[in-house]
Amino acid sequence: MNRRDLAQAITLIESTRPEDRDKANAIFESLTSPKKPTFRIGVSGVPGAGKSTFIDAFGRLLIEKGHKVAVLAIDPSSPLTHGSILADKTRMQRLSSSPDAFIRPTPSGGILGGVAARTREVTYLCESAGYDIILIETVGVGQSETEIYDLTDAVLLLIPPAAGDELQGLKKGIVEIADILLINKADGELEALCNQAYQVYAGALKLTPPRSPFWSPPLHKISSLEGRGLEDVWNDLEHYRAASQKSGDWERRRKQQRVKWFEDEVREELWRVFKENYGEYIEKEHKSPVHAARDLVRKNFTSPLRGRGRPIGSGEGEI
Ligand SMILES: Nc1nc2c(ncn2[C@@H]2O[C@H](COP(=O)(O)OP(=O)(O)OP(=O)(O)O)[C@@H](O)[C@H]2O)c(=O)[nH]1
Ligand SMILES: [Mg+2]
Repeated sequence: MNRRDLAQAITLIESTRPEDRDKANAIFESLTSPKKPTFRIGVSGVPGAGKSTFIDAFGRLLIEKGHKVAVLAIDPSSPLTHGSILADKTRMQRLSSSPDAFIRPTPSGGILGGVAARTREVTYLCESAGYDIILIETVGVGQSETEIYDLTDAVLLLIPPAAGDELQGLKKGIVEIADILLINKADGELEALCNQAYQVYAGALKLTPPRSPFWSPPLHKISSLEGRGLEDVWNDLEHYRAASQKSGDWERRRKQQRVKWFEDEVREELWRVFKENYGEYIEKEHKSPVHAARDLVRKNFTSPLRGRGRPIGSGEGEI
């Protein structure tokens, strides 16, 4: 699959038109497994932390090392922030001119099944098309902490330089899922502020109970603008991958993600089918919403693993 085909396939995946969805499903069914092992890396941090600048420099480093890099930018917030997606494209200009890079912002809102669901599909598409490193940029706010964990093998957290008390406001959730913490912008006049942030985070990390038996998140100072410290980040990621694979956690996390993906798709598909077919059910049946919902699901849904035609809730051996 070349870059143009890949871009077209993603457009179909992101489309809300049912006929596009069918075409997207057909493409998806025909995907082959990636030839190389793949690494999905989340890049998170508050707006302005320097995520896009980091990805522009880090992506180029990875390409120099022989990788093909796909960048997906998730913006969970409203269409109001479209400005930042545009800024992202210009901020990753040098990377985007490389033939071994593919950059795709995910439009926010209006996507059937949510941004995360589509990002999973786009990740698989990119991997099948030969991109072995997927960098997923996400703003560390709201729901996206668990979402980013569910989409990736490892999460990098970019921290902007700030004085100690400003750091108190940083979301705890994202710090807890981060596998590597990076104080960014350690250059020029900002260096002193970065040192302060470093001290605060180093102290906080010491007090945080270890999340996993095989990995303690390292903390670095980097400059995305000047490309400093990026080799260390890649070394850490490789160590992380080795440790995670050795412990079995890597495969466990990917498996868990496939199950979650399946559950999300089932929820979405069921909802779509019920909406299409039973919109007026409550009015017609004169039931309470609770009874109408229970009746509807139990009468219509049968486990594919059990005897055919026996609806769940029909008697013995309920799940
Ligand atoms: N001095 C310095 N400035 C940086 C560095 N990295 C990023 N910046 C600047 O910080 C600003 C924000 O950078 P972005 O890369 O757009 O940050 P972002 O996290 O992607 O921002 P959003 O996508 O809006 O959330 C820009 O003006 C960058 O030039 C760095 O290492 N050093
Ligand atoms: Mg950005």
